[in-house]
Amino acid sequence: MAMRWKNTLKDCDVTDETLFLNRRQIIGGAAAGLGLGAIGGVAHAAPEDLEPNAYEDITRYNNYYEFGTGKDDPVNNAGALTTNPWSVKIVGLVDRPGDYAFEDIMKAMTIEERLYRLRCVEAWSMVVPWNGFELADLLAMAGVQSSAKYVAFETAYRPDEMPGVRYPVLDWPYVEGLRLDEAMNPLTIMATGIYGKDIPNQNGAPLRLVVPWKYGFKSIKSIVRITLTDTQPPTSWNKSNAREYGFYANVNPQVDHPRWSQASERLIGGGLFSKRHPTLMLNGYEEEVGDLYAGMDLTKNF
Ligand SMILES: Nc1nc2c(c(=O)[nH]1)N[C@H]1C(S)=C(S)[C@@H](COP(=O)(O)O)O[C@H]1N2
Ligand SMILES: [Mo]
Repeated sequence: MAMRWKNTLKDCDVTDETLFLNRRQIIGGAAAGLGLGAIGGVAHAAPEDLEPNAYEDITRYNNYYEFGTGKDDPVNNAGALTTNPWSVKIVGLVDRPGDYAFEDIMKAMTIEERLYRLRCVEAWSMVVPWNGFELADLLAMAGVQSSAKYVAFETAYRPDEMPGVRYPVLDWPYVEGLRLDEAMNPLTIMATGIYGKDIPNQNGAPLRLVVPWKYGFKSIKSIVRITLTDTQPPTSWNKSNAREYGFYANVNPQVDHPRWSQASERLIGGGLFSKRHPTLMLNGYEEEVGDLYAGMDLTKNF
């Protein structure tokens, strides 16, 4: 497990002993603060001890509203999604705009494993062993121009294959966005696999974004278009309810959702002894990405 965690930090200062120590302190402190310090389990486990969820949890309990709003709708309905052939249009402020075939992307990218927490805004979480590549490497393929400030993403819209898009639950297609520095951060990946197998349709085949320090809804699935832009792009959940879902959507135990607390979370697959776990600032990735938000009021930029 330690190997995997180090892998997630490959471009950061992993060898720096103090980083590990700080991390342990932060996490130990968070757990102790809620009086959970002495209880066993994942609640106060240091990140290098992260236990991945079972493949069945990860692939049978999903949010993918294009296939229905129930947690088992995606596994039941997403088989209809055609993922081959697939291409991603990369356009906007790039030197080499165009359609990038999925297989050409895969040939050019280095696939690695990243064991990440996934924290849904609904206050449940999982730990997922993703396979994928850094988004920065894909953006480099297209050549980001210096005027670009944001990256916009769009999911496939296929009424014939996606029963959920017949209902106006969201304004389809599903769209998301990141600031360019968030997109370029080495923790931000495009996932193409889980547990070493091709990513299942219900998890966002053939490639989906994973931004581990943000609420899960930022991690947009089955991407067909990426646009580099100089203005903050619209995002689906923000369009649907701007008061409840901001552009940043950083995991933050101190900023509650208007309708529920974000201070703790339910770890999926916990079984009989499942307890709520304290939610960690930036989902436990504060050392790596905290600087991105230095000086920002996170209660306003939620
Ligand atoms: N296109 C699209 N992407 C999406 C969603 C969605 O409904 N449609 N749901 C989001 C939400 S709310 C979460 S929590 C994660 C869930 O990812 P998982 O099903 O792989 O766990 O996907 C995100 N990406
Ligand atoms: Mo979510």
